[in-house]
Amino acid sequence: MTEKASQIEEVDTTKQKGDNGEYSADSITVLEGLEAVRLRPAMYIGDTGLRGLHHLVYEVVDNSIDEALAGYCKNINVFIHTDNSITVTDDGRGIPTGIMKKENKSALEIVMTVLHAGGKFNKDTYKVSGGLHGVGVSCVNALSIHVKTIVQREGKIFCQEYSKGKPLYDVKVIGESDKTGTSQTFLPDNTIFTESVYRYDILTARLRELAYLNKGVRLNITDEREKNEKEEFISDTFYSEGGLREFVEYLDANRERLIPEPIYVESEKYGMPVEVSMLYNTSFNENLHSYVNNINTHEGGTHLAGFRRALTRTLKTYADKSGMLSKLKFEIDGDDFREGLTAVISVKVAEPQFEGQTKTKLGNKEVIGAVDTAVGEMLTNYLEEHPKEARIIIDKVILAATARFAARKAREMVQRKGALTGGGLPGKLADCSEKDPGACEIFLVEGDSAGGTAKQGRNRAFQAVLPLRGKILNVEKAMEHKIYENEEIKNIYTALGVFKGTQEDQKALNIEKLRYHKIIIMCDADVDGSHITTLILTFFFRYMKELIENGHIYIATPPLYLVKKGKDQRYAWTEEERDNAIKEIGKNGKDNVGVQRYKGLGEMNAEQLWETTINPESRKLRKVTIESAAEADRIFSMLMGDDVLPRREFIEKNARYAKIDA
Ligand code: 0RA
Repeated sequence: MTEKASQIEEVDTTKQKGDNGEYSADSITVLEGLEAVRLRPAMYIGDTGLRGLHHLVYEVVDNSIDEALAGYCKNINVFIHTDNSITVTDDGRGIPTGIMKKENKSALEIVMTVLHAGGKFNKDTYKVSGGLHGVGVSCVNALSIHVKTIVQREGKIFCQEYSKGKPLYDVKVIGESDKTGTSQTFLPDNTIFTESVYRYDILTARLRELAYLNKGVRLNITDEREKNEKEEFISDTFYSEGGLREFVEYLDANRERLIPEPIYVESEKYGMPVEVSMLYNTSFNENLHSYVNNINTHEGGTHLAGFRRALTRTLKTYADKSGMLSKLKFEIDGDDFREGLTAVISVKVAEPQFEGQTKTKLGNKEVIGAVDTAVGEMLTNYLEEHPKEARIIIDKVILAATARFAARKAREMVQRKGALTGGGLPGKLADCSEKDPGACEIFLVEGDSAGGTAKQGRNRAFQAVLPLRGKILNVEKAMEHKIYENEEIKNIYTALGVFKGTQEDQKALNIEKLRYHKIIIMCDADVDGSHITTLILTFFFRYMKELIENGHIYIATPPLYLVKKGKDQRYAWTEEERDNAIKEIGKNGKDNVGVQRYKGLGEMNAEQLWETTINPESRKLRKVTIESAAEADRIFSMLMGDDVLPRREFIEKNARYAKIDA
């Protein structure tokens, strides 16, 4: 999920190439000051929360990636220091340090202190930093309390430090070196950011993605805040020789493949690099991820349109010729070619135009043809050369078409039933009296008994309760029509008031009809409860992703302990809180301090449930967001798949990130 990003006004930059074709200090032109960045940080980096904090790292790493794309850098290292400052080093040519005539300042100082200065002067290599936020390292500098830049080039080591974007001294030489490269260390300004602690898992996911998108570049990350059993800092290295070929294999690691190897193309059409890789699996999900200049284009755009067009046309032509469709009683739809398809499309565009609500939709029309041609040619050859795989793919398409036909009928049934019973809210729903969806909440509660308690404990003015019986269907493994036959799922759809396929666009959700803007999943705080939460989340992720993307989905967190002595009682959500409560309550002597471990919601009475889990004043909710769609998809397929080992490993590794937001 991406928050609204403001496009930065383009300012004309003057480019000058030196005689040897390389850019020199003179080619960078001064543009504007950094005060604006500190005044309106969100305009430049999207937000000042967790995402913005991590965005600073991406911004700095992107500069090193640009240097790698230009062919000069092989290794990038990221360090998280104990004070949550970050160092990014690379072995590129080093930021130029010569004095620029016009400004009479070092190019390094200009790059670090002037907005856009580092940006556009290397167009030949498709500046990544011209992308979504693409504001350059000077923004990071403006938003940091302290930055230290070290450049090795021309036999010397140069250094400059800054505070809130202002240099503390002129660029100085601090030593000699026969190496080249750039090192940036920054400490984000905690008067600007609401979060200050870096998350290893978030940074790691982005570096992994970058390694697949830029094959041959080695990305290391070291977390100096934590050590493993061998007393070494936690660290990971990401490196991909095969690029997107390996990316789709990674994404589909937990799914059953239909074809043995990814179908892959890397080519350049009309001067535009296009890389596409695809795999078919036995699942029913379409799983497309697209990138422009290493930026994930969540909303798709012209590159995706080109891919879809080529896929549909090429497969349809082949299937028609093969005669396999002759017995089919209904038309094949574009969607049918993409069921069970995992694909990554990556293009590099010199001057990308980003559109859409979150500015993550590529608008450049010329890209449609480039991707269409590249994919069309490659896929035609593949099908000719792999008749066995071609048959398997067409069989899957026919299966998808048949299932779609069944699903449409099942969907229509649900809709018709809803209409017949006059709006037809589920019998189990205890609705609220308020009618403004913006003020309404619904609790999806595990089990009828906890549901009953929640109904008593809630504020019926604005809080609705829908009890769900036991484990809901695992949608990861079920065909679509089965989903609309499932009682619990039908109840969720009708209670929420939204449905798929009622719009002209059969895939879109009529989100404007949503009856509650906060949907809160409330399950027991045990293994079964977590499993049910995951099942419900999987359903939302696969069938109502818009609800997550628009920030409507939350998870309730009931307390784990009640600590009490006489009338004095405290709830605790962690062991630390529990121990503190015991200490506090037990100040006159620890005897008679009782500790109750809550395993289920059912162990609380209505009043306790209200106080700890339902009351907006005192509860702790976790908001569900999607950081990286590709990674989210992989994790859901893994959590809901058949392999136990990767699931256990994931849970053990990530339990500590389960964080409470509000
Ligand atoms: C402009 C020109 C040159 C290198 C770079 C920028 C550069 C920037 C960054 C930022 C992080 N790492 C970087 N590495 C290189 C090339 C100048 C030349 O011709 O040597």
